[in-house]
Amino acid sequence: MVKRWSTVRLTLAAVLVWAGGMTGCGADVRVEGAALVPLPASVVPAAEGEDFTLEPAVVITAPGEAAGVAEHLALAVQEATGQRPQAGPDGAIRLALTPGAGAEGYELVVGPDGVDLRAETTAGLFYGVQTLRQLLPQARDGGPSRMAGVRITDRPRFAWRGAMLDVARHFRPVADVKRYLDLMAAYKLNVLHLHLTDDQGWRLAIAGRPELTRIGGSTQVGGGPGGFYTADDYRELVKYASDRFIDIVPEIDMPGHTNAALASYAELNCDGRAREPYTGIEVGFSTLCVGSAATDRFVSDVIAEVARLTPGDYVHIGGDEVRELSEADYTRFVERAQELVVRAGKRMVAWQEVGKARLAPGSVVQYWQTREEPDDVVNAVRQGAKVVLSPASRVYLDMKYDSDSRVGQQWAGLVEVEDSYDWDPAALLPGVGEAAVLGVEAPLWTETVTNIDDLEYLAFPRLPAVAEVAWTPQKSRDFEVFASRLAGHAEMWRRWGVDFHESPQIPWGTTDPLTR
Ligand code: TNX
Repeated sequence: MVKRWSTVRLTLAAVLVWAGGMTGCGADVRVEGAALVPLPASVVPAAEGEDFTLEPAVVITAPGEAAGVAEHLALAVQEATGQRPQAGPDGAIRLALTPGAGAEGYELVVGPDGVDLRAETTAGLFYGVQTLRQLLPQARDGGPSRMAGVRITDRPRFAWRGAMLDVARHFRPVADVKRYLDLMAAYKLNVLHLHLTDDQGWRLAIAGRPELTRIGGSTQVGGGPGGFYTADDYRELVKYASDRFIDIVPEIDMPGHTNAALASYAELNCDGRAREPYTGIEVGFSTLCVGSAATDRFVSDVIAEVARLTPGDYVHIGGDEVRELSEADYTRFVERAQELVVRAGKRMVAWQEVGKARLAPGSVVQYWQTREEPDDVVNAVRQGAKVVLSPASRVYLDMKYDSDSRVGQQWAGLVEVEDSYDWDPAALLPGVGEAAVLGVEAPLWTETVTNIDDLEYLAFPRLPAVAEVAWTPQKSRDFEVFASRLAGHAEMWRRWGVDFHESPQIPWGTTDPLTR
């Protein structure tokens, strides 16, 4: 029996129109079913009748190196058909590693003879699987279903497609971070920046520094119980992320935002007196004692340990909002921390303020402010640094959507889905063009966020919007057509139990998207 054929065909036709940039042509884009986010670089529907019939007993063929990716696909097929597909030779769904599509690119062809997914790397195959997952017809009654023929050729615009989770203000257990990683992976994001330390909490165990977690990890904003990751927890997260082609970038925020460390070890304070644990949300008041031997030992130990636990290329050292240091002490501290990061075999990432310092080759700055002049960023780019863009008024997922939002802040304004989507990373900052932009990252600060539901509500649908900003060519992006495609994802989010903001900017269709 054929299911949803017209729905899928119509959507793919609409996707083609969108990819060509011909918007407002009157196509009914509010159909349910397959709607691709992020939009691939090229989508060409096959001729009428060139479809694939997906049998629930479908066999998946994949090279040994791609066994992990094939497993992700098998789970997606099982979710769609209700039956677990077999692995074996001569399958109707075939994964292959062949040169041609670029480091993260892939080609996906659906036709009468089956589904062919080719990529140069397992990462490319994984992204192709995420696209295929959005194309699979949901039919759990044990019968075959039909997929429209299509040829998709795709690769990302930017190398760094990130999300940041602040587990310092409110701690999130390993299971919640894994769930966030799953949601990120579905939208082809590849960096999870973990904000592991701040005034209110120290969330990663450091060998030889037990008080950091015993005292520094013991509370959180509002005075709850806090929490922290053991080295094994952290390794588990790194592995889970890596299975989804996501790098974890750990942030140890220094020299400011350090009250939790200053409460744990008295010697880190210039006056030698340990601070009280802090559970408020003011920023800018704390600093390590820059220049002291105790601070240098501490920073050396912590950076070495974090680098040891992290297989990825980057360690983030924070560097933001330091109000209690002279510029000379600030830059001295940053340059020393950078030296330690490089010595540990990593590259430094830090918030934009570090553009004041001398940057090493390969260092990366992260832009976040809205109104201030981006002098520090321009200064960093002049030194050859690349930039990750996190403009607060666009991609801070902790901002409220509107005045009714049940959680969130609004110091950078209200941020609706269109604000998150409708900007060009290459045109945001004068002097910071496409070549200087390493990518885009959506931070989720958690001063007001105490549970996973609120986290999801703030991330959805803005996180998929940012994912498309980072992945899709600028010329193919248009908010109205994005909104229509995005509407088709509500059904998936409901299936996954994801809480989301029912934005009035999205044409959710006739059904209430919050009805489960
Ligand atoms: C600014 S962005 C901060 C964080 C806050 C956030 C709240 C940045 C580098 N610093 O400390 O949590 O605003 O939106």
